[in-house]
Amino acid sequence: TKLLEGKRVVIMGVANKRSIAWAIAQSLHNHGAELAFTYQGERLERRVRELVEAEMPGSPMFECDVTSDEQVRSAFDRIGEVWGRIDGLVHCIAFAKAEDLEVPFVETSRDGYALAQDISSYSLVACARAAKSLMTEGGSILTMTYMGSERVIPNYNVMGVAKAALEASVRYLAYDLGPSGIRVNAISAGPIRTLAAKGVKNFNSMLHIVEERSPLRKTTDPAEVADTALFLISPLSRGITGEVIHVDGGYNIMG
Ligand code: 0WD
Repeated sequence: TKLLEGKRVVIMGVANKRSIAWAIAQSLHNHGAELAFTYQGERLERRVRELVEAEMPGSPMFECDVTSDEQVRSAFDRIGEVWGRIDGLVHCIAFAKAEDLEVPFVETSRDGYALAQDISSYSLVACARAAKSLMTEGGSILTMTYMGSERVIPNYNVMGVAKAALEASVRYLAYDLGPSGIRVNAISAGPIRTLAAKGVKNFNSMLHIVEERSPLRKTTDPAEVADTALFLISPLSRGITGEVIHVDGGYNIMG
């Protein structure tokens, strides 16, 4: 039998076929998981539906803009109605306004700071709370972060601060949910060219630096992230929680 046979996993944050969430969905699907998808607003519905219907037909899809408590509640209520129980949650959501990524960090607006925190960090807390009541046989929650949380990566700015809060949230959630058999972890991925990456200035030079300086001398492939996600969602990682695992060709160890 396959590693995730009989497991039901909710995937949040597919925007297009380049999305890290989509690479993760493919890996989990190949290992037997049943998947449900949430998407942000009608804008993305058609695109996500095309991808899902082409490769994983019949997977349920639900609208969920994570800035809305109401949408988070109703999405997980509906997942509960369809499935009863879930075993995994994959959170691949982040956002900062372009104007807040383009200015020096010291110029970050109050609104821009709050919005980046709301969508990129608080949303994990809200979704973990909603998922908890459906994880009646334990579960695994996974989110995506980046090294800009640990050190200054020029241009990552307000998002780096949001990722620091996200990683701290992973630890506090792991402590709260551990007694329910629910694990919470993050993958810290090296730079990958996606829609979200378009907002980061000099993204190309970030890719080149990783290629030149990382121990593996290559950029991060979404499939590498996806296979680590498979491990973290599966029982193979049953002893791991509150952890941030770097999938970056080893770049983070370099001085
Ligand atoms: O180099 C990279 N691409 C890295 C990304 C390196 C390390 C980490 N990450 C993280 C991102 O910060 C994010 O947390 O991985 C996660 C997934 O990002 P991605 O796959 O790089 O980007 P993308 O395909 O754009 O997916 C992010 C999606 C949004 O896409 P757009 O581009 O339309 O904003 O997050 C979703 C949306 O689908 N999203 C929301 N979903 C629900 N409610 C919301 C929202 N309010 N806002 C954004």
